[in-house]
Amino acid sequence: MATATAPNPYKLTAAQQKFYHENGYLLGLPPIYTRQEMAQLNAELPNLLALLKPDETTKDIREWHETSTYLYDICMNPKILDLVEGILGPNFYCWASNFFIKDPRSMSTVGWHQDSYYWPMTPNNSVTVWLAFDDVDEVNGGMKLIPGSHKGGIIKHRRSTETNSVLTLELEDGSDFKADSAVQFRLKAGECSLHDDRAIHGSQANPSDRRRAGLTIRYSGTNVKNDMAVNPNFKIYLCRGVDEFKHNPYGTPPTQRYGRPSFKPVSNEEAGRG
Ligand SMILES: O=C(O)CCC(=O)C(=O)O
Repeated sequence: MATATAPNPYKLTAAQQKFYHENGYLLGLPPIYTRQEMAQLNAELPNLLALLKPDETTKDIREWHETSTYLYDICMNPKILDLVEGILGPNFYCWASNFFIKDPRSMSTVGWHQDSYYWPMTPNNSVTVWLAFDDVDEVNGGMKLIPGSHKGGIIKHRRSTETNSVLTLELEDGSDFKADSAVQFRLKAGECSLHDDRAIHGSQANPSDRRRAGLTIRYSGTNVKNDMAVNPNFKIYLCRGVDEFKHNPYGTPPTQRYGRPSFKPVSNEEAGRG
């Protein structure tokens, strides 16, 4: 007699896919890491932080999945890849990872923006996984997103007037959206959200005494091509399927647990990165 196998909870249902395509985000997903696994990942984090140069901040831990198996293994976690496959389909790659860490009582904010405004990539077919390293909510500056805003086209961004903003560009409330329609993201450590590269999102300061750390991981369909003249360090790691397009250069998987890329980091605008 055939034994029934339990359904894979990371394989998105048709209802979840529909919600994502209508709203530009997805929450309520099963945890990627247990609390114990998350505690282990958090315990290892200081080894990465120790590689930062004196004039750098945690924001500069960008693309270190190329040189740290600690991060590469997270980016290639099959549970995360199953979720992403439910959005992008069978053929996709990973190309970016970076931390957004707000320490307790940090005034750091992330102005309203659309990721794709920063990225020299066409067409728009990218998903961000925001993996919570801490419990994250409205009290410690969790992310907010305007549902359906991914359908409104790319809105012109202005230079940020907010001195504590992590990003250099932002959207003005009222330009083409209402900030009060935003959904507050709440995640437990080890859980993740998904969002579309055109969805308007941002986050406020963290006045609480709890840290708010998340790792963003960016995935794109193999049809997406990066403009190497704008972001010359761009490298892809095929996660699933086949690369029928061969638009982009490949990176080599790392071999050491903690390491930083040797290329000289360029500014957000130079790299076309948010
Ligand atoms: O962590 C945040 O507050 C913002 C993250 C973000 O802008 C992104 O994931 O694109």
